[in-house]
Amino acid sequence: MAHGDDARWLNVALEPLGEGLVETWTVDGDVTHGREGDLRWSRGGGWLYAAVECHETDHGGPAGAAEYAYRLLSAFVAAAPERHVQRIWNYLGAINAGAGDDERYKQFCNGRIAGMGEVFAQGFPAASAIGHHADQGLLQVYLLATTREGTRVENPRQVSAWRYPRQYGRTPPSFARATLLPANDVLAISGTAAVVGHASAHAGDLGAQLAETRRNLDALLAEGGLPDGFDARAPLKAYVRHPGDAGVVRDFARACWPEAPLLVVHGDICREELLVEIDGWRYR
Ligand code: 3EB
Repeated sequence: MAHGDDARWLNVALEPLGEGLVETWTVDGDVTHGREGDLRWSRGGGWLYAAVECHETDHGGPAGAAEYAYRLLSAFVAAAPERHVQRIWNYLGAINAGAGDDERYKQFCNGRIAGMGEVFAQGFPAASAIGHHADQGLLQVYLLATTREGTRVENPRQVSAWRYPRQYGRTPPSFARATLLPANDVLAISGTAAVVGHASAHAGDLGAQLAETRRNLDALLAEGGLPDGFDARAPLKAYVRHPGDAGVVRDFARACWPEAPLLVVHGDICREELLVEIDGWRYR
C-alpha cells in the first residue's frame, strides 16, 4: 500500500485469508497525526491511536523489543490527554518457537511487563498477542487510548491472565479479557480462544475450540452487560493458525453471527495447541 508515510496507517503483518479488509477508525472531531522516532500517532475527539514498529535485532531479541515498544508507548501515553489505554494489539514472529520459558511468546511477556509504565498501573488493557509470518524480527504494537477511563471486564469462565500459574512463564500475560469503553456503549474484546480456567481445551480439535471460543465470547458479553452475539456495526477478527482452516472458521462465524463483518487472517495463537482466536467489538 502506498500509505507508508502517513502516520495514521499501519500495514499489519498478518496475511488476510480470503477477502482482505481495511479497518478504519473514525471519530467525531478533527484528527491530527505525527511521528516520534519509531512511534506514530493520531488523535482526535478524545481518542488516541499510537503504534510502535521495531526490530528485535536492534533490541537483543523478543523481550528487549517488547520492553522498548512498551516504554515508548507508556511514555507517550503518560504525556497525552488520552492516558487510559483501552485496547492493544501485539504481533511478533515465530511466536511459539523456543522451549519452556524460552518460548518467544513468554520472552515477549517478560519484556512487555518490564516496559509497561505507570499508565498501565491502573490495570491492563484488553489485548491480542499473535504470531505473524512476515519478517521474523518485526514487532508491531498498536493501541487505542481515551481521555476518559473505561472499565475492565473479566471472564468468569477463565482465570484472569495475570493470575495464570507458573507453568505459562516467568511473568503471566498482562491483559484484561475486555474493556468497556468510556461511554459504556462498546465492549472491546481481547483475543479469545478455547481457554477454560487457565487450561487450553480441545487440543487439536478445531470444531470444539470454535464452540468453546463462542462460549467464552458469550460469557464476556454477559459479564459486560452487552446484548448477545455480534451485529453489523463492527468487524470480528479471526486469527487462524493453519490457512486451510479458514473456511471452517468462516462458516462457523457466519452461522453464529450472520451479520457481523469478518476478517480472517493467518496468525499463530500464543499457545501451540490452540488453532484459532477471535477478537472484536460489541456495541450496545
Ligand atoms: C489466552 O487466553 C490466550 O498475551 O496479550 C489472548 C489475548 C492471549 C491476549 C496476550 C494472549 C494475549 O491466554 C492468549
